[in-house]
Amino acid sequence: MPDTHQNHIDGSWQHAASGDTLDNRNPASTDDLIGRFPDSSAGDVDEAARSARAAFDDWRATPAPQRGEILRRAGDLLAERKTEIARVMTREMGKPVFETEGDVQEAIDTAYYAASETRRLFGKTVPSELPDKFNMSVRRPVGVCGVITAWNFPVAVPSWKILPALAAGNTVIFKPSEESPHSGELFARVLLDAGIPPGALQLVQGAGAVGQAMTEHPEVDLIAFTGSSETGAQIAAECGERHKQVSLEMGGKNPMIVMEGADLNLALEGVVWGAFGTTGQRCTATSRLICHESVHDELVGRIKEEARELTIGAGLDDDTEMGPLINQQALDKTTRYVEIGQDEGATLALGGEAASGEDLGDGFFFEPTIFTGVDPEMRIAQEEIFGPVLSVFEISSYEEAVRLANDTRYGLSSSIYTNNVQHSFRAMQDLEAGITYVNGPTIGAEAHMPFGGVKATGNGHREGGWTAFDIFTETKTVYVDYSGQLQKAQMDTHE
Ligand code: UN1
Repeated sequence: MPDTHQNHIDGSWQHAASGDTLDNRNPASTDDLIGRFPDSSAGDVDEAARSARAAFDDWRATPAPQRGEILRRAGDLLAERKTEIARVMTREMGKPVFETEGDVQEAIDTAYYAASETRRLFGKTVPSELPDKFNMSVRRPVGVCGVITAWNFPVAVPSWKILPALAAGNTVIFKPSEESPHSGELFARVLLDAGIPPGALQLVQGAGAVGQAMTEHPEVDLIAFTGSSETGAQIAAECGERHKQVSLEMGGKNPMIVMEGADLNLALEGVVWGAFGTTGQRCTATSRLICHESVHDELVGRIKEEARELTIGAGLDDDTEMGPLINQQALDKTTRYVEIGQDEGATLALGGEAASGEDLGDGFFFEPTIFTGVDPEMRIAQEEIFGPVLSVFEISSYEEAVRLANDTRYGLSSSIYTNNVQHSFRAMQDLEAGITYVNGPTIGAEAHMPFGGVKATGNGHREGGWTAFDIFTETKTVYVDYSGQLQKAQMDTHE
């Protein structure tokens, strides 16, 4: 019998009120049933939200550096449990263990970073325009934060939201993806074991209904979401109606430009990792390669050779370089986009099919796939596939490269390989994206740097680094008038 897991609500581990569960299966081998997880509904969210609200006053009154101590312990515990969590993560979402260890490492780094920020959380002191008056801004927590995350980074991405939220004195309701509930649970256990007060962290497992209920609940003040642009837009609209804060991290169609004179060995390594790492299932994945005509044929030829050699398999096997897609829908979607690309007239240069073989069983494996001769108006040039599919364009100038790179509704990450200092500095300004890499692929954000995107990728916020604290705090402006008389701003200064 597989284990039946529970929510953590109001300080106790409990089943969904309905008793319903969702099966969690291994995408590399679907008869491996990992466990059953609560299929929660609005009633469970209601209990969690009330409890999170009740816990808020004590938690925000705890001196921030004391909150930081707990987060530092959480970092230590994550480090101790890194291998265990990574293996659980690989089993439920497929990416190889070297990647899932990186995922946990990102959370460790975020924990230590958030812990140290609790000794800063700076406000500002600013001169007043009037005598004997003191002006400053201070930060306050927002309240109860609902955190809704995806399965592709089951610990790292929740950590970017939950740890700064807690550091700033908010309480949190965490809904992991229903595709990666076990990693979500282990992350919540680390936080509780480290000493986060039970009411300050509620874990509510389930599908979209949980996110919906959090968005609608009057006691939830803020929603932080990672997922598709469509769902994000819906959440933003619902939060807008209710005057809730909302921070969104959504899709990408991230370009890598390779200019003439670039180091092709470096670009080759970068594009193979950027396009096929995590089986292309990153919002930062390199899904478009924009190649100068002088290097196009050589680079594409070498990518094909390299990608063909990638070892596809279960992420728990030591030699696996590329794991499965997450589920049958992802496999169907990727297959459909290969058909679409062919119908649109692009050339299928590599792959294009579900990968099969003795060792692959019924897992959701897909071959590394490359389309060449892609035109910007094609759907494979515009739409996020979230699979191992690279669309290649050939260009003849820097200007054309930038035009193509920006010709998308998304704007998360971008990259340029060049040894030309003008092109690299111009690209930093010209590329419409939240992140630009020079001589690196589009993936690989560091935990202490702002992360997020423009256009349909985001709504103006940046997680990660110091900017996460702008999401999870409100600024309060304070004026202290010690003149002993009524001083009228704008009037007493301009007589
Ligand atoms: C995501 O795919 O949602 O920069 C996040 C990267 C990772 C994070 C990806 N550190 O590719």
